[in-house]
Amino acid sequence: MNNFTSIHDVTDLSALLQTAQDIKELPFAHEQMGRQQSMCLLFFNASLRTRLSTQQAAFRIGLHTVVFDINAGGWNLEFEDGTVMKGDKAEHVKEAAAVIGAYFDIIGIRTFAGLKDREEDYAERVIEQFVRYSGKPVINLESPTRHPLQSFTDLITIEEYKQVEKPKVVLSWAPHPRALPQAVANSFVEWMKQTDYNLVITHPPGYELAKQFTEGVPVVYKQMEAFADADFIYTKNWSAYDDYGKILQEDSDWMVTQEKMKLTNNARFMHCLPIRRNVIVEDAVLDSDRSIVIPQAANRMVAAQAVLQTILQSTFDREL
Ligand code: SN0
Repeated sequence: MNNFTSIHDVTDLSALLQTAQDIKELPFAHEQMGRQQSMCLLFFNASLRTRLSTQQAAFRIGLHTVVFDINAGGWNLEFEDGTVMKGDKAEHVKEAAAVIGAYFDIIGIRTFAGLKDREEDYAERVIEQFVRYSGKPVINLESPTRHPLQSFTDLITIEEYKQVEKPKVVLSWAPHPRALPQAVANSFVEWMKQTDYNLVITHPPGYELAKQFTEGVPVVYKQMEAFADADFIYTKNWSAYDDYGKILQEDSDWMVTQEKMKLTNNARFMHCLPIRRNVIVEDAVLDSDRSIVIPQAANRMVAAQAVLQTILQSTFDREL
């Protein structure tokens, strides 16, 4: 595995999962693996878990890390080919990516969807251009259409908490005051499809995700019906894909409540965080012993470390 831009870069998912499980037992077993190598984490957008967990993961394998908030101190980058650069963009990605690639061995990038132009967002050109021009392994720290480190974390967490071989996992849309990307939901579905779990998606009509992600996965428009016998409730807001980037209506009755959780098979509650209390979910659910959002977030560090170790092993011949 040279890049980690989506699940499609993962050559052996069960080996990656095994690496994560080994890390949970012995986090410092490979503390020299990243010696004399360095990683740049490039943030175009805000982050708490990704920023901190990836740095901590790197620390555990001796990989030097530099975090760069490119909008706060970097040049405004141009991604378009052939532009006459007379505007506010001082540097082209061709040079920026190549220079960062010259300084660092691994590059992590966070770049949110703009939610204005669907084609542009779904073209994933920021990640794609960094792969092309940096010449170094690129890790997706959430891009317009995907958040693979989160989804891998979710897989690790469900494997850890599941009580039955094939749990019923429900991805439930939730209301939100702002228009959010589809990335977490898309990616979650893409990863869950690699398992034999019983995956169900529930959302109000109009919030259908892109077919390339949801093909073959049942969509239930009645949330209560979807919740029946669920083992995991994975909640996330996303804006519309068809009417791109729009909030269609408030739908506050889609909030996850204690009452709805009673319909489930004593399900675990999951969310990638940050979460808006009493909008996405009631306090009573988030504060209950069925919520695993904190151990889920803690697994971000494990997922990042497993990805870094696998890249170091396959790209730089470091022993795992
Ligand atoms: C991001 C998203 O993709 O939905 C990151 C999730 C890991 N979430 C937000 O931007 C939430 C911001 C808010 O205002 O609640």
